Amino acid sequence: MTEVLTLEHVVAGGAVAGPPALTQTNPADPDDLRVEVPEADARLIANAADAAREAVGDLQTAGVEARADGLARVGRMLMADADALAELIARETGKVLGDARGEVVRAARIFDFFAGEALRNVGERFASTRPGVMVEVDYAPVGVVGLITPWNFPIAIPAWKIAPALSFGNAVVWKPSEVSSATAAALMAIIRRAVLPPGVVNMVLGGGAAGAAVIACEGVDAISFTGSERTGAAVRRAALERGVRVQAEMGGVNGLIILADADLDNAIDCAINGAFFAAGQRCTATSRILVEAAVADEVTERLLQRMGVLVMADPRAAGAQVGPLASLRQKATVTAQLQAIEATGLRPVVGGSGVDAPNAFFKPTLFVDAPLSSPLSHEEIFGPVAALFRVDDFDAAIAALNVNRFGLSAGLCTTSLARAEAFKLRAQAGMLMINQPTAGVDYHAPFGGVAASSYGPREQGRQAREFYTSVRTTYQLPL
Ligand code: UN1
Repeated sequence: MTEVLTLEHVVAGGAVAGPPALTQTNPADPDDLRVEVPEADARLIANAADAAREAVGDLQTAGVEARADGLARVGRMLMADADALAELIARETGKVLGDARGEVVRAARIFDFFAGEALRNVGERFASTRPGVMVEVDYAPVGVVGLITPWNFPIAIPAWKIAPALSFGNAVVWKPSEVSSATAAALMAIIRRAVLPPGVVNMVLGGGAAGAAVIACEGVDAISFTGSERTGAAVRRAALERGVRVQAEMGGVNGLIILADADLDNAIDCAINGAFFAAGQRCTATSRILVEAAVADEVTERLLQRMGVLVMADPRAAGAQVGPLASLRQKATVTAQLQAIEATGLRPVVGGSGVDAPNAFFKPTLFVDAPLSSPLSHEEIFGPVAALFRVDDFDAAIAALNVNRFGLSAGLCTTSLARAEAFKLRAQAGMLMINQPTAGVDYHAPFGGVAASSYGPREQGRQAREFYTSVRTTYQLPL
């Protein structure tokens, strides 16, 4: 029997019901779970922003230790509930259970890290050029922050926005993706139990219209967004028009270079992990494998062999490595993208289509020796799709790597220290992965890209403070 979850918004610490407007089903098995999601309107979002405004004051009154305690409690509760949350993520978004559990633990650790950051938000004080005057620099909350989060990391990305927002004294209006709203509601329930002031996090549900209404809301002082390049551009325009601070984390068509001197066992592991795990639905996924000609045939053969034994299965099945795409809609999107590529005359060596069944599975797909000018170099495909390009040497590999407008994550497999150092200087990307998959990042290090991949200050790590605070400079004649 299908389990039905009917979700509600959370405003000022209380649930607010609304008629179901959007539906998400278990992408591996639509008969297992149906999530009914209401759509927030501008009035509800304005109420949420008002509640958040009040909570900013409450957070200030409560002080930094109370904030740190609340965030640490969220971390502990996430850890305690990790199995149940992982199960929900697997059922709602199709993420393989082990990855889902790892993500919940990551989210817990993010809350823990930012609990500590609340106490480490130190400023500085120094003498003015005017004798007797002191200059003080500190980091004040921005106020009410609007967060718009995607479905591919349904708990870690909300964690890495909500935790720093609260840590630095802001309150939140959060619009999670309609594809992962049940997971969002589960995180929200934990936040409510963590005895933070009510209204500190308000969750308004819905699709793109609700997201647009959050950005348009007068009571929202800053916007942090993770999602597609196209939506990110619209978010940026709308936020800049209102004159509010905006941070947008968008896509990438990330390249992994494999040089002839690489440890090929490790290089193949990196390529398989980066391209196909999480069914390719990571902005840091490897879309392009740029292989030095001398080893291109061997790498192709070994990749195809490994792809042949990848276990694509129900995300809750033991041993599953590749689950479905997150939704039937995503399957339709990836299918249409591949049809457009095939219409240019290119054919994948394996894969290329969704599984012919009423679920969202899509076959791991590899193109080999496509021209560098093809859409495979330039268009992000959020699915288990990669293209192998043959390059003459290191210089050609770097040129191919930097060929598109993105610059999120870039990988290099080599045993040459000189090449590794040259790569650091020449690769155009915010995150460089040497003998590592392009995806899979730490929570205490800054995350973000260059060029079309990212806009605004970095997320995560100590750098997160830049977005979530305003620098305040005070000149004072000692009293
Ligand atoms: C990772 O590679 O560990 O949406 C994280 C995304 C990124 C997160 C990637 N913002 O896929």
